Amino acid sequence: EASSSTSINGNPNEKIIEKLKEMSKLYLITNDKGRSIAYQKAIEALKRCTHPIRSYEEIKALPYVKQSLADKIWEIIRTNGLVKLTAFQSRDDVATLGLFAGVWGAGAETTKQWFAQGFRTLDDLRKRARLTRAQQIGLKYYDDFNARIPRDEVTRIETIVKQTANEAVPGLMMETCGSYRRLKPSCGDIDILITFKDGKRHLHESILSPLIDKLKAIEFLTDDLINHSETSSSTGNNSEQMTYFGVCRLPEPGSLHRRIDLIFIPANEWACSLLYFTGSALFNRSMRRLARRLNMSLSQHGLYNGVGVEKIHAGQALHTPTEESIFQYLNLPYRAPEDRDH
Ligand code: DCP
Ligand code: MG
Ligand code: MN
Repeated sequence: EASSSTSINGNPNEKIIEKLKEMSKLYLITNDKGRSIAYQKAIEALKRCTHPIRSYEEIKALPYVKQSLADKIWEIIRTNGLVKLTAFQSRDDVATLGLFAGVWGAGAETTKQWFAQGFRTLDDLRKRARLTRAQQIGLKYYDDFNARIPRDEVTRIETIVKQTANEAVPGLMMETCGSYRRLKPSCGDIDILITFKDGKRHLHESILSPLIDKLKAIEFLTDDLINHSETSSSTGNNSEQMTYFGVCRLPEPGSLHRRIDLIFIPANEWACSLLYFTGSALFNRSMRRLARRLNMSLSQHGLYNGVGVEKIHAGQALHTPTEESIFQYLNLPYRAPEDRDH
């Protein structure tokens, strides 16, 4: 019998959620995305549940929770533990893979290889691993990148980018998306979406460069991770998105190096990009799935109607001036960014 299941932050199923979070993280580390997502969905279902779960029937009533996961939740309730989690945590590769997963630019395949090559510490990687340039920077700022960014620091970073952009390239419109726009108290990185206020003006490499150069000149940007323009033909939409992934730091002494993404998009893709880069990733998945059920296709570039089986974006692009309009096409009530964790 769960007696004191209410925790400080008020969620009556916090103990279960904590264990499921750990499982989801470990499945991601061991490259089992499917299971990781299944656990994330169960976590979101539990977060929305306002009473403490006490019976197996209540677990089965949760959306998206399949049999095997329901059994695990029941095990946590009955025993306060989870054998599978304990087994996971005692595997000698898991802790190392988790450590390596903290290197920016290293996916699950890479971390697996590093382990197979006999590397066990970050120092092993520094001295002996073959690293991409991005991974070298990921290692250099390992601690900084793995520290959460307080919300008010994101606000200050955003202010610098906006001011500098206005000086370097007049007429830009900017919005900080990601976890910041979902009103999280802290963020993993800073995601800034950028376009021209005047929708007729076209993006070009020559627009991005002066802004990046200026941000470097004031020593705000310290390192580049990825800098590329994608004049994407795969979308069949003449999309001309440009992304810059880099590292920034506030001028105050003691400031940490932070991960920053600048994403330049054409004005007609604004709402769909805003929706995509606001996330969460889990929310995006369910929006895309819903669109497909309605014979539409949703991406960061647009919403398309009458999609054939063969070509992903073969359909007709719908006019999406606002995020609200996207929800309307999908027959959904509008959801504010802070309600988009699932
Ligand atoms: N995104 C997505 N699918 C992915 C990665 C990202 O749909 N595999 C979208 C949703 C995310 C947004 O891009 O919210 C920004 O990506 P981030 O990785 O920066 O995620 P968040 O900003 O949501 O969280 P964090 O605080 O960790 O940065
Ligand atoms: Mg982010
Ligand atoms: Mn990001």
